[in-house]
Amino acid sequence: METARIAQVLDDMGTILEIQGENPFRCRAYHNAAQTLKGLPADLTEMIADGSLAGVQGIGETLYSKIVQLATTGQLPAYDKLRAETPPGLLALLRISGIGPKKIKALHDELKIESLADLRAAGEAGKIARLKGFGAKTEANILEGISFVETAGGRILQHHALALVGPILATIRDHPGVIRAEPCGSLRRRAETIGDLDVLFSSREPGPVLDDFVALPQVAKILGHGPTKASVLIPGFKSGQLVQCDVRGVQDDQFAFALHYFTGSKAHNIAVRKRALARGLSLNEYALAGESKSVACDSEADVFKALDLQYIPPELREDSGEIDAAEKGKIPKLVEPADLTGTFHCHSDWSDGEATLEEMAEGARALGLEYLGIADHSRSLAMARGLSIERVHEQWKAIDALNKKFGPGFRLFKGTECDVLADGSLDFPDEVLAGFDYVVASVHSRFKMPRDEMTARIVKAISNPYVTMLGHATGRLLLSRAAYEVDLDAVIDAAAKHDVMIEINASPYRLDLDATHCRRARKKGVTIVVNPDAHSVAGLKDLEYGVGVARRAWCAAGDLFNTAPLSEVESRLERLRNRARVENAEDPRS
Ligand code: DGT
Ligand code: CA
Ligand code: CA
Ligand code: ZN
Repeated sequence: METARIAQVLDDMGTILEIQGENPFRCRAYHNAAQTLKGLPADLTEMIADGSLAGVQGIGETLYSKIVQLATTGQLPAYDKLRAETPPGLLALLRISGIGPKKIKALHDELKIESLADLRAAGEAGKIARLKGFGAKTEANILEGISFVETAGGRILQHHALALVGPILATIRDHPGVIRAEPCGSLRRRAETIGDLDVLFSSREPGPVLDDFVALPQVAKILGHGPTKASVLIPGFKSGQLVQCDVRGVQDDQFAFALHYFTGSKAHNIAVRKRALARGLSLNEYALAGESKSVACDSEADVFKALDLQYIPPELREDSGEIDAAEKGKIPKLVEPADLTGTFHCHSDWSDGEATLEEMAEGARALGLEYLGIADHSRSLAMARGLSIERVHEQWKAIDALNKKFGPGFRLFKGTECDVLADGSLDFPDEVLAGFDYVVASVHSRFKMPRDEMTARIVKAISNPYVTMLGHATGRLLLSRAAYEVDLDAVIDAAAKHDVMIEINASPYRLDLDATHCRRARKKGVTIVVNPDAHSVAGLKDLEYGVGVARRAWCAAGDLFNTAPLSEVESRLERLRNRARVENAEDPRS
């Protein structure tokens, strides 16, 4: 079993024990071990083999043997027992934001709640509000949360989809009868969230490959299994969640057509088929055929070429103008992860990050970046250990010292993720803001403000000349928290007017600004910057999800700020800082 899944099992066990009212120390031990597994310095199987896992702090004797058992056999009777004792619907309650194991225990003990349906009924009857520790506001939030989870359906986040599809794809590719295999569907298009997993492969004889696929140990249920396709359910990354995976096998000369078809989107497929028809050709998942003979295509590029179209990257296949553009040869060369030269919105252990400044810098260098911006939280965000003004000054000194050590090849920038207060003012006074290399302005509080007020609040923040970029523009958490109400077009207009960048927050939990608004912002001349919002060295890798959004927004490398070389980034930030000084000098109030 993979390390990430083992960590998930331990987390689940800790959670179930919490719901059962177990000793908190015992529950924490499971969660801590799960955390530890995610950050292991080496491969888990190797660490078991060479004995070094036994010496890792935070993994006691009992947990050690459980981990070894999971890693070697993929089974753990203690886990199966715990799951059998827990009503399956109970764990689904965890998907509602604001509900944890303690609340679930109370709801179960007091109101016999065992599922989302039970919870909704109790909430609608006003029973939750009367429970000790809940109240009317919590009840309203819970009801809102249920609606959100229900509309999100069984969709999953991109990084979870990738982690699930990886081993399946590897197994299929390893099969001796397989010629080529690719993931398709929404995952290949890098959609924000994924409904189900789709995998396509080519083989002279697809049957045996599919037989091996449905026999994989992670398969929880087989929904269908034939000679050319199979659908199964596999456990997701949330307790009790099952994810569908559709696998199809075709002959290799059909592969290009099938890859195009199963990549979608459906709307794109329909538009392309219409174009084929207009040329007297018929296009389906197996062939492109004329009246007398079919057109041979080995790659998707060949399929597009046969329809007099430039190659359209999967990220653009949403029937939103890509076919017109491809006809005119106007598909841009989309930005790629390797185009990034650095990034700005990252946290260190000075606020709520896990890594030191130096570790973050080393992590960025290891990814081939030339600079890294540290933007720890500002003083109001006590929950995230926001920095006081004194701490800010200390951090600047620490960064100066590190930059001296790095020399000219790499630079840490001094930034802040400065809270936008309720009235749109910033959490630090101008004279402090003036000392940063750049300022990311973000909203972290009062999400329920009316739309007009929230829009005015953000527009006011953007009009502050010290603000360099706007952080996570909508506050959404994909599949768990809706965006706050805000007029994004007004925000985009203000950003264009004040020459403030807007970030694509690359965390797979956020991904805002979304591709649609990002494309609109680009058209209005707003500069886009891709930021991982990394809270650890590993978090820096999230940049690739942000690049996915940029690609879906039709961005070329030149449309992003953080693709410029360090010297240009330095001079541009300097110019923006000077703008603030000049504007402030002219301001009669100051
Ligand atoms: P998802 O799974 O909801 O995130 O989105 P997709 O795009 O992966 O959708 P899925 O898994 O239902 O189907 C995979 C692709 O197969 C889809 O993007 C396009 C193609 N496809 C599925 N059904 C149809 C259809 O009825 N007509 C056409 N033209 N294409 C379809
Ligand atoms: Ca799909
Ligand atoms: Ca599917
Ligand atoms: Zn933030």
